[in-house]
Amino acid sequence: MNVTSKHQLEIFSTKDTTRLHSRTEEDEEIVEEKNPLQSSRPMSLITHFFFFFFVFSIVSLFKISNSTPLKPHPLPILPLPSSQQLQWQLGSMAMFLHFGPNTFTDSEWGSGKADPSVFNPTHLNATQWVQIAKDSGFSRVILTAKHHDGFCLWPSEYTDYSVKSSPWRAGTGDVVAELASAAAAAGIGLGLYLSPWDRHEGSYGETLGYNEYYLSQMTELLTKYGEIKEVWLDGAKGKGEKYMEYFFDTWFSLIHQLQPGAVIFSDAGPDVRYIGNENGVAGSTCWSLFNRTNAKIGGTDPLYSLEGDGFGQDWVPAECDISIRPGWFWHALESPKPAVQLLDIYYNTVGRNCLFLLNVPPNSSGLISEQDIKVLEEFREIKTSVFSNNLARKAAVNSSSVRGGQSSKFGPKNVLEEGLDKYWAPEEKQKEWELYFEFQDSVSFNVLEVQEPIQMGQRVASFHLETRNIGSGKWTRVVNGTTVGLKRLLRFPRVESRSLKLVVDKARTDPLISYVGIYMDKFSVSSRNSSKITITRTLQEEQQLISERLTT
Ligand code: FUL
Repeated sequence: MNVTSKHQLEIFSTKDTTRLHSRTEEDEEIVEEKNPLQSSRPMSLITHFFFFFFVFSIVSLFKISNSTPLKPHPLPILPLPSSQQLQWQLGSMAMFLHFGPNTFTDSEWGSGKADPSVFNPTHLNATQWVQIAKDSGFSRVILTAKHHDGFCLWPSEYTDYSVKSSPWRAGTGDVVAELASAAAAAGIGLGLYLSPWDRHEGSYGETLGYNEYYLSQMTELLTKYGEIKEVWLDGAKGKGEKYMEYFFDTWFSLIHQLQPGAVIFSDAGPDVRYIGNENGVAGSTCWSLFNRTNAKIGGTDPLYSLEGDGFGQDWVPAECDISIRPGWFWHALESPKPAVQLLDIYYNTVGRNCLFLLNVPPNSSGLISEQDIKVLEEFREIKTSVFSNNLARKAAVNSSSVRGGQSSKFGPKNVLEEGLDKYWAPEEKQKEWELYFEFQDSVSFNVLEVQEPIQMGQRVASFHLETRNIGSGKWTRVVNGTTVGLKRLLRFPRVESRSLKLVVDKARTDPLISYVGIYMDKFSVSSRNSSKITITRTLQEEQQLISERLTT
């Protein structure tokens, strides 16, 4: 809006209020004339009614005349997430379950020739998988319904290469069904992985035949097992394998038609993109903005996947998949990563505007191993111990400006309230976008968290944090960041201060900030003279240190 029209609006609203005021005065006079309390005659019911009606109208008119309309929300900036994408990302973490004949044959890429009789988990319990996922803070589970070996964990009508040819539950079992009912009972989401590359199916390589086969299996999975929240398509294919043209557009349309609440993952989206590696690391710049037309399943520039595209036209946020063990499938001789490493991955994925998809493979008895459970428990504990105490809550918060003025709903205090609905918005056309935090006593911290209300689009392109030196009063830059998105976590060597300043340096349009947190992380240990973070302590070591400190 230009200055003139804004001015005109102000004049208009003032005039309008004046009109309402004068009408109120007239009304009051009328009421006085007919005031029954001054009359000697008893008041009739009708007079009573009119009297109260006039008093009520006057009070209402006063109310209208005194209220100032709220400044509306700013315009969202395109592209925006769909409700499915928003729900998906708010889930933060998902658990991947790689399970199948490979679990029993000590392999990763099964040849498709393993005899179905190898599949015989003696204690399979999908409720255990789901319970562990839920207790560890995962919002959904994603199962390899069919991996590259082509073996189906459900009794597909289109092949015999499935659980129905195995000795498990005498050929009457259905892993997908057991997992679906356990997930529904626990109230967590279910996702399914249906590998396009199929090393068993004879029609693989025949364009029409295999696309029909694949979509018929997809239809079984998406119509028989209740609500499916995610369909996971990977682009992997061995070298020298048969050429195969997949009808992706048809697949995507059918998936959305059958499960409108599901997001589709692949190198190119359409809803959720591969981050470009399987190491659990997103780009330190990570946009949910992307151009789907620049991506190809099995052939996207990994850097494009890693960082997204600040000028992208499509909303395609990234998901980072990594296994808790070296392999995707369970192998007797492999061990899980330590919990501090999972915390590190959390910073590099969720803390970089992505979803963290952690694979925890059930073992050959059909259960998640004790070793992995211990690590997951420890991961949950250390994550909670770091992030449950937002030290910024103790601060008085101010800002360089507030959209609609200090009494509007966009004030800086909103950044201390969890959730995306409330946010700080600066006044339009400002030169500075700054949030100030003042503490009564100095605070020590080494982690910064910033969140944007992504339902309004992703805006921030760079920001930094400054602290003021208690003695000299000088401001010093602590850390720089680029993108924010749903959540940005930055670690740095410990700082201590009573005054902090979060500065947005660059944004696609006026920035909006929904949350700011500062935390003390004692598990990720950073060296003082470098910004590199090295992880050295496990939970036990940290607890031991604390108890040593308490006893000395
Ligand atoms: C890759 C596959 O080749 C791996 O076996 C695993 O399933 C991983 C999640 O995706 O592309």
